[in-house]
Amino acid sequence: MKWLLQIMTLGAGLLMAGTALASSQVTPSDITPSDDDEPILTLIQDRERHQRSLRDIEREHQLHDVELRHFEGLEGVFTGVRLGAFLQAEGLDEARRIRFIAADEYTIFLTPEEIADKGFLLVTRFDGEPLPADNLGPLLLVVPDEEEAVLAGEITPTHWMWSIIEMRAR
Ligand SMILES: Nc1nc2c(c(=O)[nH]1)N[C@H]1C(S)=C(S)[C@@H](COP(=O)(O)O)O[C@H]1N2
Ligand SMILES: [Mo]
Repeated sequence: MKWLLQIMTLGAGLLMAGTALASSQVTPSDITPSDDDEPILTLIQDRERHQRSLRDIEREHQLHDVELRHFEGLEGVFTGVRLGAFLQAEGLDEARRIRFIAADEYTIFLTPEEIADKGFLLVTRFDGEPLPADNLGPLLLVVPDEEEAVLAGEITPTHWMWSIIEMRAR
């Protein structure tokens, strides 16, 4: 009977590994894209400015869901678009680096390589609803693959930026 116990232990182990994996798995979303055309994001490239709304972002790109615990306290389903695909479609992916600016003036720089490698999601919703400005909105960046390491304190999440209002290519 010892083999039976071993198989059961192995099975439980695999199940737990599977669950841990599933917790940060990014899957296509069936949320209906927003109709809200109020400008929430400014894109700047070569002195040209463009405004984008929730509608622009959600209508033009495949939405994805990921279940996450965010270190700022939100735990649930985050929905958004792939940052790499978004920047590519907007023609901002050929820059040497892209600067992101938040409503609180926090800023980060990312290269297209970092964006491609890390699998950033540009989040537009939490548990199906747009994110308000006083709770990480209108847009935030998450890296689903880093969830565990961030929560464990192994990674400092400097690029998990919230309240994004502007992106500049340079
Ligand atoms: N908009 C915005 N996003 C931000 C920050 C910030 O100040 N503003 N701080 C960053 C940094 S430096 C870290 S380590 C993490 C966590 O920030 P906290 O420790 O202030 O919560 O969020 C990142 N995202
Ligand atoms: Mo930080």
